[in-house]
Amino acid sequence: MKTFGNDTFLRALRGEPTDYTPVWIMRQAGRYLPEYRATRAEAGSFLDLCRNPELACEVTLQPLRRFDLDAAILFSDILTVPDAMGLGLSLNEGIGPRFERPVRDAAAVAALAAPDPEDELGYVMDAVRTIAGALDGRVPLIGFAGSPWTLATYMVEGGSSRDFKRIKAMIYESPALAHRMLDTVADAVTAYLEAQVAAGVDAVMVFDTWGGSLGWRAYREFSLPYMARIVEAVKAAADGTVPVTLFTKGGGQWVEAIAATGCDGIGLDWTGSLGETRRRLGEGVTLQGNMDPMSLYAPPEAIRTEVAAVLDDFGAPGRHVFNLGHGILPDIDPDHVAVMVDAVHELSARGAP
Ligand code: 1CP
Repeated sequence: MKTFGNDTFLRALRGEPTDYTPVWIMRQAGRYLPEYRATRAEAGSFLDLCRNPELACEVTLQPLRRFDLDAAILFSDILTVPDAMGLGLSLNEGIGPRFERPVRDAAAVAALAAPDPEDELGYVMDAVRTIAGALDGRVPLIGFAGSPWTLATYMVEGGSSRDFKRIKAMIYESPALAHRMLDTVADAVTAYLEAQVAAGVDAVMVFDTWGGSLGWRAYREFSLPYMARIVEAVKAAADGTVPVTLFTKGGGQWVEAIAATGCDGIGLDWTGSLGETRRRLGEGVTLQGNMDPMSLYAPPEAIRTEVAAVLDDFGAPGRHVFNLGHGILPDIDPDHVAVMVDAVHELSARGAP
Protein backbone atom coordinates (compact mmCIF):
# COMPACT_ATOMS: atom_id res chain seq x y z
CA MET A 1 0.00 0.00 0.00
CA LYS A 2 1.13 3.55 -0.77
CA THR A 3 2.60 5.43 2.20
CA PHE A 4 2.16 9.14 2.85
CA GLY A 5 4.12 11.77 4.73
CA ASN A 6 0.74 13.11 5.91
CA ASP A 7 -2.29 10.82 5.55
CA THR A 8 -4.55 12.72 8.00
CA PHE A 9 -7.07 13.49 5.25
CA LEU A 10 -7.39 9.82 4.22
CA ARG A 11 -7.57 8.70 7.85
CA ALA A 12 -10.46 11.11 8.47
CA LEU A 13 -12.30 9.72 5.42
CA ARG A 14 -11.79 6.15 6.63
CA GLY A 15 -13.00 6.98 10.14
CA GLU A 16 -9.61 6.40 11.76
CA PRO A 17 -8.34 8.60 14.62
CA THR A 18 -6.34 11.70 13.64
CA ASP A 19 -4.08 14.08 15.58
CA TYR A 20 -6.04 17.10 14.30
CA THR A 21 -8.79 17.93 11.81
CA PRO A 22 -7.41 17.91 8.23
CA VAL A 23 -8.17 20.84 5.92
CA TRP A 24 -8.16 21.60 2.21
CA ILE A 25 -10.00 24.32 0.29
CA MET A 26 -12.40 24.02 -2.61
CA ARG A 27 -10.75 25.82 -5.56
CA GLN A 28 -7.51 26.09 -3.58
CA ALA A 29 -5.62 26.71 -6.83
CA GLY A 30 -7.06 29.75 -8.51
CA ARG A 31 -7.34 33.43 -9.16
CA TYR A 32 -6.97 34.61 -5.54
CA LEU A 33 -3.29 33.57 -5.82
CA PRO A 34 -1.03 35.96 -7.80
CA GLU A 35 1.27 33.05 -8.72
CA TYR A 36 -1.74 31.26 -10.28
CA ARG A 37 -2.56 34.33 -12.38
CA ALA A 38 1.08 34.47 -13.55
CA THR A 39 1.13 30.78 -14.55
CA ARG A 40 -2.21 31.10 -16.32
CA ALA A 41 -0.81 34.06 -18.30
CA GLU A 42 2.25 31.95 -19.16
CA ALA A 43 -0.03 29.12 -20.39
CA GLY A 44 -2.07 31.57 -22.53
CA SER A 45 -5.57 30.76 -21.23
CA PHE A 46 -7.36 28.71 -18.61
CA LEU A 47 -7.95 25.82 -21.04
CA ASP A 48 -4.32 25.89 -22.21
CA LEU A 49 -3.35 25.64 -18.54
CA CYS A 50 -5.60 22.59 -18.04
CA ARG A 51 -4.10 20.96 -21.15
CA ASN A 52 -0.47 21.48 -20.07
CA PRO A 53 0.46 18.77 -17.52
CA GLU A 54 3.60 20.57 -16.23
CA LEU A 55 1.81 23.88 -15.69
CA ALA A 56 -1.30 22.13 -14.27
CA CYS A 57 1.08 20.44 -11.83
CA GLU A 58 2.69 23.78 -10.97
CA VAL A 59 -0.66 25.43 -10.09
CA THR A 60 -1.76 22.35 -8.14
CA LEU A 61 1.34 22.68 -5.94
CA GLN A 62 1.20 26.49 -5.50
CA PRO A 63 -1.34 26.53 -2.64
CA LEU A 64 0.63 23.76 -0.86
CA ARG A 65 3.73 25.96 -0.86
CA ARG A 66 1.86 28.78 0.85
CA PHE A 67 -0.41 26.89 3.24
CA ASP A 68 -0.13 23.83 5.45
CA LEU A 69 -2.84 21.92 3.54
CA ASP A 70 -3.61 18.25 4.14
CA ALA A 71 -4.53 17.39 0.53
CA ALA A 72 -3.84 18.51 -3.03
CA ILE A 73 -6.56 18.62 -5.69
CA LEU A 74 -5.93 17.98 -9.36
CA PHE A 75 -6.00 21.21 -11.33
CA SER A 76 -8.58 20.77 -14.07
CA ASP A 77 -12.26 21.54 -14.55
CA ILE A 78 -15.50 19.54 -14.50
CA LEU A 79 -16.30 20.80 -18.03
CA THR A 80 -13.41 18.91 -19.67
CA VAL A 81 -15.71 15.87 -19.93
CA PRO A 82 -18.50 17.48 -22.02
CA ASP A 83 -15.77 19.20 -24.04
CA ALA A 84 -14.28 15.76 -24.81
CA MET A 85 -17.80 14.64 -25.81
CA GLY A 86 -17.60 17.16 -28.66
CA LEU A 87 -19.57 20.14 -27.31
CA GLY A 88 -16.83 22.74 -27.92
CA LEU A 89 -15.95 24.47 -24.63
CA SER A 90 -14.73 28.05 -24.41
CA LEU A 91 -14.11 30.09 -21.28
CA ASN A 92 -14.17 33.84 -21.32
CA GLU A 93 -13.23 36.13 -18.47
CA GLY A 94 -16.39 37.72 -17.08
CA ILE A 95 -18.76 35.60 -19.19
CA GLY A 96 -17.91 32.12 -17.89
CA PRO A 97 -18.01 28.79 -19.68
CA ARG A 98 -19.83 28.40 -23.04
CA PHE A 99 -20.55 25.36 -25.19
CA GLU A 100 -20.67 25.91 -28.93
CA ARG A 101 -22.89 22.86 -29.52
CA PRO A 102 -25.34 22.47 -26.61
CA VAL A 103 -27.47 19.32 -26.35
CA ARG A 104 -31.05 20.38 -27.00
CA ASP A 105 -32.85 17.50 -28.77
CA ALA A 106 -33.08 13.73 -29.19
CA ALA A 107 -30.65 13.71 -32.12
CA ALA A 108 -28.00 15.53 -30.06
CA VAL A 109 -28.52 13.12 -27.15
CA ALA A 110 -28.25 10.11 -29.48
CA ALA A 111 -24.97 11.48 -30.88
CA LEU A 112 -23.32 11.58 -27.43
CA ALA A 113 -20.73 8.95 -26.56
CA ALA A 114 -18.50 8.44 -23.54
CA PRO A 115 -14.96 9.52 -24.48
CA ASP A 116 -11.92 7.29 -23.94
CA PRO A 117 -10.24 8.94 -20.92
CA GLU A 118 -6.69 8.01 -21.99
CA ASP A 119 -7.33 9.43 -25.46
CA GLU A 120 -9.59 12.52 -25.57
CA LEU A 121 -8.84 13.25 -21.89
CA GLY A 122 -5.27 11.97 -21.94
CA TYR A 123 -4.00 15.43 -20.93
CA VAL A 124 -5.85 15.11 -17.60
CA MET A 125 -4.35 11.66 -16.96
CA ASP A 126 -0.90 13.04 -17.83
CA ALA A 127 -1.49 15.84 -15.31
CA VAL A 128 -2.50 13.29 -12.64
CA ARG A 129 0.67 11.25 -13.27
CA THR A 130 2.86 14.37 -13.22
CA ILE A 131 1.28 15.71 -10.00
CA ALA A 132 1.35 12.32 -8.23
CA GLY A 133 5.04 12.04 -9.11
CA ALA A 134 5.81 15.56 -7.86
CA LEU A 135 3.86 15.07 -4.62
CA ASP A 136 5.62 11.77 -4.00
CA GLY A 137 3.18 10.87 -1.21
CA ARG A 138 3.67 14.08 0.76
CA VAL A 139 -0.11 14.53 0.97
CA PRO A 140 -2.90 12.66 -0.87
CA LEU A 141 -4.08 13.83 -4.31
CA ILE A 142 -7.82 14.33 -4.84
CA GLY A 143 -9.23 13.58 -8.29
CA PHE A 144 -12.66 14.86 -9.27
CA ALA A 145 -15.48 15.09 -11.77
CA GLY A 146 -18.81 16.86 -12.05
CA SER A 147 -21.93 14.85 -11.25
CA PRO A 148 -23.92 13.74 -14.31
CA TRP A 149 -26.75 16.14 -13.36
CA THR A 150 -24.42 19.12 -12.92
CA LEU A 151 -22.62 18.40 -16.21
CA ALA A 152 -25.98 18.00 -17.96
CA THR A 153 -27.06 21.48 -16.78
CA TYR A 154 -24.10 23.01 -18.64
CA MET A 155 -24.56 20.72 -21.66
CA VAL A 156 -28.23 21.62 -22.15
CA GLU A 157 -28.12 25.27 -21.08
CA GLY A 158 -24.93 25.86 -23.09
CA GLY A 159 -23.19 27.51 -20.13
CA SER A 160 -23.91 28.83 -16.65
CA SER A 161 -27.54 29.40 -15.79
CA ARG A 162 -29.60 31.31 -13.28
CA ASP A 163 -32.75 29.17 -13.38
CA PHE A 164 -31.83 25.95 -15.32
CA LYS A 165 -34.98 26.43 -17.41
CA ARG A 166 -33.99 24.33 -20.43
CA ILE A 167 -32.74 21.27 -18.55
CA LYS A 168 -35.62 21.43 -16.11
CA ALA A 169 -38.08 21.66 -19.01
CA MET A 170 -36.38 18.55 -20.42
CA ILE A 171 -36.76 16.46 -17.25
CA TYR A 172 -40.46 17.32 -16.99
CA GLU A 173 -41.33 17.22 -20.73
CA SER A 174 -39.15 14.32 -21.85
CA PRO A 175 -37.87 12.43 -18.80
CA ALA A 176 -36.79 9.44 -20.90
CA LEU A 177 -34.61 11.71 -23.06
CA ALA A 178 -33.04 13.30 -19.97
CA HIS A 179 -32.31 9.82 -18.58
CA ARG A 180 -30.67 8.75 -21.85
CA MET A 181 -28.35 11.75 -21.67
CA LEU A 182 -27.58 11.27 -17.94
CA ASP A 183 -26.88 7.58 -18.57
CA THR A 184 -24.23 8.40 -21.20
CA VAL A 185 -22.73 11.17 -19.04
CA ALA A 186 -22.59 8.79 -16.05
CA ASP A 187 -20.72 6.25 -18.22
CA ALA A 188 -18.30 9.01 -19.26
CA VAL A 189 -17.72 10.21 -15.66
CA THR A 190 -17.27 6.64 -14.40
CA ALA A 191 -14.62 5.82 -16.99
CA TYR A 192 -12.95 9.21 -16.38
CA LEU A 193 -12.72 8.66 -12.60
CA GLU A 194 -11.58 5.04 -12.97
CA ALA A 195 -8.79 6.32 -15.23
CA GLN A 196 -7.83 9.01 -12.67
CA VAL A 197 -7.59 6.29 -10.02
CA ALA A 198 -5.41 4.16 -12.32
CA ALA A 199 -3.24 7.25 -12.99
CA GLY A 200 -2.65 7.84 -9.28
CA VAL A 201 -5.31 9.87 -7.43
CA ASP A 202 -5.78 8.84 -3.78
CA ALA A 203 -9.35 10.08 -3.23
CA VAL A 204 -12.23 11.16 -5.44
CA MET A 205 -14.74 13.99 -5.14
CA VAL A 206 -17.93 14.37 -7.19
CA PHE A 207 -19.17 17.97 -7.50
CA ASP A 208 -22.96 18.13 -7.76
CA THR A 209 -22.92 21.90 -7.65
CA TRP A 210 -26.40 22.30 -9.12
CA GLY A 211 -28.15 19.29 -7.53
CA GLY A 212 -29.74 21.69 -5.04
CA SER A 213 -31.70 23.35 -7.86
CA LEU A 214 -33.86 20.23 -8.01
CA GLY A 215 -36.84 19.36 -5.88
CA TRP A 216 -36.54 16.30 -3.69
CA ARG A 217 -38.30 13.88 -6.04
CA ALA A 218 -36.36 15.13 -9.06
CA TYR A 219 -33.06 14.96 -7.13
CA ARG A 220 -33.83 11.35 -6.19
CA GLU A 221 -34.61 10.56 -9.84
CA PHE A 222 -32.16 12.64 -11.90
CA SER A 223 -29.08 13.25 -9.78
CA LEU A 224 -28.61 10.84 -6.88
CA PRO A 225 -28.90 7.44 -8.70
CA TYR A 226 -26.24 8.48 -11.22
CA MET A 227 -23.87 9.47 -8.41
CA ALA A 228 -24.64 6.18 -6.65
CA ARG A 229 -23.55 4.32 -9.80
CA ILE A 230 -20.28 6.26 -9.82
CA VAL A 231 -19.60 5.58 -6.11
CA GLU A 232 -20.10 1.87 -6.69
CA ALA A 233 -17.84 1.75 -9.76
CA VAL A 234 -15.00 3.82 -8.27
CA LYS A 235 -14.96 1.81 -5.08
CA ALA A 236 -14.91 -1.45 -7.07
CA ALA A 237 -12.10 -0.13 -9.31
CA ALA A 238 -9.82 0.42 -6.34
CA ASP A 239 -10.98 -2.47 -4.13
CA GLY A 240 -12.55 0.11 -1.83
CA THR A 241 -9.20 1.81 -1.09
CA VAL A 242 -10.01 5.16 -2.75
CA PRO A 243 -12.59 7.10 -0.71
CA VAL A 244 -15.35 8.96 -2.55
CA THR A 245 -16.91 12.23 -1.35
CA LEU A 246 -20.19 13.56 -2.78
CA PHE A 247 -20.90 17.30 -2.63
CA THR A 248 -24.42 18.44 -3.48
CA LYS A 249 -24.59 22.19 -2.93
CA GLY A 250 -27.95 22.79 -1.27
CA GLY A 251 -28.23 19.08 -0.43
CA GLY A 252 -27.99 19.33 3.36
CA GLN A 253 -31.59 18.26 3.81
CA TRP A 254 -30.99 15.03 1.83
CA VAL A 255 -27.93 13.66 3.65
CA GLU A 256 -29.50 10.34 4.67
CA ALA A 257 -30.17 9.52 1.00
CA ILE A 258 -26.68 10.71 0.01
CA ALA A 259 -25.07 8.55 2.70
CA ALA A 260 -27.08 5.55 1.45
CA THR A 261 -25.04 5.61 -1.80
CA GLY A 262 -22.17 4.13 0.23
CA CYS A 263 -19.96 7.22 -0.19
CA ASP A 264 -17.18 7.79 2.38
CA GLY A 265 -17.63 11.54 2.68
CA ILE A 266 -20.40 14.12 2.24
CA GLY A 267 -19.48 17.69 1.36
CA LEU A 268 -21.75 20.27 2.96
CA ASP A 269 -22.34 23.89 2.05
CA TRP A 270 -22.39 26.53 4.78
CA THR A 271 -26.15 26.66 5.33
CA GLY A 272 -26.59 23.80 7.79
CA SER A 273 -25.14 22.62 11.09
CA LEU A 274 -22.35 20.02 10.99
CA GLY A 275 -23.25 18.86 14.49
CA GLU A 276 -26.91 18.35 13.64
CA THR A 277 -25.99 16.51 10.43
CA ARG A 278 -23.62 14.30 12.40
CA ARG A 279 -26.37 13.47 14.90
CA ARG A 280 -28.66 12.51 12.00
CA LEU A 281 -26.11 10.27 10.26
CA GLY A 282 -23.98 8.81 13.04
CA GLU A 283 -20.29 8.00 12.61
CA GLY A 284 -20.51 5.89 9.44
CA VAL A 285 -19.65 8.75 7.07
CA THR A 286 -17.21 11.69 7.11
CA LEU A 287 -18.52 15.25 6.87
CA GLN A 288 -16.60 17.83 4.86
CA GLY A 289 -17.12 21.56 5.31
CA ASN A 290 -18.58 23.96 6.00
CA MET A 291 -17.29 27.50 6.68
CA ASP A 292 -18.98 30.23 4.64
CA PRO A 293 -16.49 31.25 1.88
CA MET A 294 -17.48 34.88 2.52
CA SER A 295 -16.26 34.67 6.10
CA LEU A 296 -12.71 34.94 4.72
CA TYR A 297 -13.41 38.65 4.09
CA ALA A 298 -13.36 39.08 7.88
CA PRO A 299 -10.25 40.29 9.73
CA PRO A 300 -7.90 37.53 11.05
CA GLU A 301 -9.28 37.45 14.61
CA ALA A 302 -12.83 37.01 13.32
CA ILE A 303 -11.66 34.24 10.96
CA ARG A 304 -10.19 32.36 13.95
CA THR A 305 -13.48 32.78 15.80
CA GLU A 306 -15.38 31.42 12.80
CA VAL A 307 -13.03 28.40 12.51
CA ALA A 308 -13.55 27.73 16.23
CA ALA A 309 -17.33 27.94 15.73
CA VAL A 310 -17.27 25.40 12.86
CA LEU A 311 -15.08 22.97 14.87
CA ASP A 312 -17.27 23.46 17.92
CA ASP A 313 -20.43 22.83 15.90
CA PHE A 314 -18.98 19.49 14.67
CA GLY A 315 -18.18 18.60 18.28
CA ALA A 316 -15.87 15.92 19.70
CA PRO A 317 -13.12 14.73 17.31
CA GLY A 318 -14.41 12.38 14.66
CA ARG A 319 -14.97 12.06 10.95
CA HIS A 320 -14.47 15.69 9.90
CA VAL A 321 -12.54 17.21 6.99
CA PHE A 322 -12.50 21.00 7.35
CA ASN A 323 -13.30 22.96 4.17
CA LEU A 324 -15.25 25.94 2.95
CA GLY A 325 -18.90 25.32 2.07
CA HIS A 326 -18.11 26.23 -1.56
CA GLY A 327 -15.20 27.51 -3.64
CA ILE A 328 -12.94 30.30 -2.42
CA LEU A 329 -13.65 33.65 -4.09
CA PRO A 330 -11.09 35.28 -6.43
CA ASP A 331 -10.68 38.44 -4.32
CA ILE A 332 -9.87 36.78 -0.99
CA ASP A 333 -6.58 37.85 0.63
CA PRO A 334 -4.24 34.79 0.66
CA ASP A 335 -3.02 35.83 4.13
CA HIS A 336 -6.56 35.26 5.41
CA VAL A 337 -6.44 31.71 4.03
CA ALA A 338 -3.25 31.05 6.00
CA VAL A 339 -5.02 32.27 9.14
CA MET A 340 -7.87 29.82 8.53
CA VAL A 341 -5.64 26.80 7.80
CA ASP A 342 -3.39 27.42 10.81
CA ALA A 343 -6.40 28.00 13.08
CA VAL A 344 -7.94 24.66 12.01
CA HIS A 345 -4.76 22.79 12.91
CA GLU A 346 -4.11 24.66 16.12
CA LEU A 347 -7.65 24.65 17.50
CA SER A 348 -8.34 21.00 16.60
CA ALA A 349 -5.02 19.53 17.83
CA ARG A 350 -5.68 16.58 20.11
CA GLY A 351 -2.88 17.28 22.57
CA ALA A 352 -2.23 15.13 25.63
CA PRO A 353 -4.98 15.84 28.18
O1 1CP B 1 -10.13 32.31 -15.16
C1 1CP B 1 -9.78 31.23 -14.68
O2 1CP B 1 -8.64 31.00 -14.26
C2 1CP B 1 -10.83 30.19 -14.65
C3 1CP B 1 -11.51 30.02 -13.37
C4 1CP B 1 -11.63 28.54 -13.11
C5 1CP B 1 -10.80 27.75 -12.29
C6 1CP B 1 -9.64 28.21 -11.47
C7 1CP B 1 -12.57 27.66 -13.72
C8 1CP B 1 -13.60 27.99 -14.74
N1 1CP B 1 -12.32 26.39 -13.27
C9 1CP B 1 -11.26 26.40 -12.39
C10 1CP B 1 -10.64 25.23 -11.74
C11 1CP B 1 -11.50 24.24 -11.08
N2 1CP B 1 -12.82 24.04 -11.33
C12 1CP B 1 -11.07 23.29 -10.13
C13 1CP B 1 -9.64 23.05 -9.74
C14 1CP B 1 -8.89 23.33 -8.78
C15 1CP B 1 -8.95 23.56 -7.34
O3 1CP B 1 -9.99 23.32 -6.67
O4 1CP B 1 -7.92 23.95 -6.85
C16 1CP B 1 -12.20 22.54 -9.74
C17 1CP B 1 -12.28 21.44 -8.70
C18 1CP B 1 -13.28 23.03 -10.51
C19 1CP B 1 -14.62 22.45 -10.45
C20 1CP B 1 -15.76 23.17 -11.06
N3 1CP B 1 -15.81 23.87 -12.25
C21 1CP B 1 -17.07 23.14 -10.52
C22 1CP B 1 -17.48 22.37 -9.30
C23 1CP B 1 -17.04 23.01 -8.03
C24 1CP B 1 -17.73 24.29 -7.68
O5 1CP B 1 -17.02 25.28 -7.51
O6 1CP B 1 -18.96 24.29 -7.55
C25 1CP B 1 -17.90 23.88 -11.39
C26 1CP B 1 -19.39 24.16 -11.23
C27 1CP B 1 -17.11 24.33 -12.47
C28 1CP B 1 -17.54 25.10 -13.66
C29 1CP B 1 -16.75 26.32 -13.85
N4 1CP B 1 -15.47 26.34 -14.37
C30 1CP B 1 -14.97 27.62 -14.34
C31 1CP B 1 -15.98 28.46 -13.80
C32 1CP B 1 -15.86 29.94 -13.62
C33 1CP B 1 -17.07 27.63 -13.46
C34 1CP B 1 -18.36 28.05 -12.78
C35 1CP B 1 -19.33 28.58 -13.74
C36 1CP B 1 -20.71 28.75 -13.10
O7 1CP B 1 -20.82 29.41 -12.06
O8 1CP B 1 -21.67 28.22 -13.68
